[in-house]
Amino acid sequence: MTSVVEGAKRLVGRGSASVPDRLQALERAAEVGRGRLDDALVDSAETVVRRATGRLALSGNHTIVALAGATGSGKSSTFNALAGVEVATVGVRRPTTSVTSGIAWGEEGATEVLDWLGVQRRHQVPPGPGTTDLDGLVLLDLPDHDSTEVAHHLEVDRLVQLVDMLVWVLDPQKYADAAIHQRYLRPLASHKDVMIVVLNHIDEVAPADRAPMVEDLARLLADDGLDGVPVLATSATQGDGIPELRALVARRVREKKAVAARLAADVTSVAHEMQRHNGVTDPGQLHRADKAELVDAFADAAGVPTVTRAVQRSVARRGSQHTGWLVTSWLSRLKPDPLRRLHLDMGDAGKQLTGLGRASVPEPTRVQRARVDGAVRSVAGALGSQLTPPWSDAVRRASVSRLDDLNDALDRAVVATDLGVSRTPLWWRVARLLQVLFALCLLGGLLWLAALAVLGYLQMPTPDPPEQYGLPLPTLLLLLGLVGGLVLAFVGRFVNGLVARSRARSAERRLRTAISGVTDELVLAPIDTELAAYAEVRRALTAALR
Ligand SMILES: Nc1nc2c(ncn2[C@@H]2O[C@H](COP(=O)(O)OP(=O)(O)OP(=O)(O)O)[C@@H](O)[C@H]2O)c(=O)[nH]1
Ligand SMILES: [Mg+2]
Repeated sequence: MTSVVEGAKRLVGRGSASVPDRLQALERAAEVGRGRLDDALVDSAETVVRRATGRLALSGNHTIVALAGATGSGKSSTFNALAGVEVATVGVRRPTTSVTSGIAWGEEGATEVLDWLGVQRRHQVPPGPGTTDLDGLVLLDLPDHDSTEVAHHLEVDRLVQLVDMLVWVLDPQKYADAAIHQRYLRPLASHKDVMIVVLNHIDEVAPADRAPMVEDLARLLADDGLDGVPVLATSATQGDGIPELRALVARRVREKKAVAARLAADVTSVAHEMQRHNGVTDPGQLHRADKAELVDAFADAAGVPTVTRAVQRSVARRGSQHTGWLVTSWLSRLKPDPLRRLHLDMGDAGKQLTGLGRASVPEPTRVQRARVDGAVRSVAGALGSQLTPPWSDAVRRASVSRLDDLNDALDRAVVATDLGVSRTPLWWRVARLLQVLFALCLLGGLLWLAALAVLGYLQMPTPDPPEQYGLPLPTLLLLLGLVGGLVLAFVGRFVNGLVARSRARSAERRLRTAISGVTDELVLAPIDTELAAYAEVRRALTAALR
């Protein structure tokens, strides 16, 4: 079995599908995962989808690059150095920049981009010689991220999410500060393709210390997961490294890959996080024994054994009414039918008249109910325990979500089941006819003998009755009626026992089929819905990471 972690590693995105396709998949994952996966996670996926959709609707000819960093690191100075004009205020008082400024090179349509970014302070680089290399660039000078002003880092956080590329401007004093590494750089590890790091104020570092310092910074970045990110040493005021930075930015602008790369990184990051929570393992299997125990527990709670016993007694009773000795079978009619007592004798016509009348099978006892709960728990465990906690919880919740309906559903299933007791076999009718004939023989013989006895008592001449097989006919009739009736009753009783048992078994089968339907409806279908949702989220996340 693949572990969640191994599986997740296998499924880390390769970036081969288009960003819109991946976004659509992420949106689907968020939609289906809503209410099942962590809300905050689903929210962030939806935010990525919304933001990316917004960015994709804008001009693809523009590349938005933001200069971010601590106060005094030289963002505004770098902004001016790239612009070639003093547009941003560079100050001594810290922090200086409190409102983001934007400057656009060439390309029409920057207004729309700046509107979307919510940047009000705008400049346009006038077209002229030596500016076309940056055509299409929208450069932002952000406030400091480490400000005492809450509004500043809120603004930084907001724009860091929106821009296509980030240039982190660090300085020799604070480049190792935990604040920027933990809060910004490490969480953006998946975005290294759209990041450049600048070590500014390099003129303030002794020439011999410059290379080791850049190496130290590169090591720290590698620890953040940002290995391979370009690191440039610059001096915004002296101009060192600025042409290199400009060339690097110009190349990225020219390639026009930053928008897609940024959005792809956003999708990868959030989809990967979702996949870690969602898991990639297959759900467990429902074993035959678990399903059988579930049906057994439900059948027990539905009183199937009671009904089955009643079917057996009812069939035996009806049988003996047909095949029994007339004298005693008449007495058995006085006892009520065991099925009638359970209100289960209505037959189809009766059911149509009364709707689904409630049977009087007793409500499940606490022991029966506990057995049902245990069986449901086992099934939910078998299917859900391999999944990550959000999904095993969802499966468990789904498994009991409809159990409030248990008693009614079981009752309906029992009432609606044709127990197959109403059929009257032909041999019952024949036996009944024979019993009537035997009774008539008995009665005829009895009356005849009685008549002879009365005549004898009154000393009147008695005609000799005809003889058959050496016996007087009335005696023969009486014996035939008596013995025939009793033998038929005896044999009938034996055969009826077999019939009743077989009818009871078939009624039990039918009931269990109906009860199995109830377990499907109340337990397995709700679980299936969750497993289908799980599979859908899993599929969508794989597609989002493709
Ligand atoms: N020596 C030297 N000074 C620099 C360099 N870059 C900026 N400065 C100075 O450092 C101070 C701060 O520069 P800013 O560009 O305002 O810094 P910032 O990052 O925009 O600061 P905030 O707007 O407060 O976030 C100014 O006095 C700049 O002149 C540099 O590379 N070398
Ligand atoms: Mg500034």
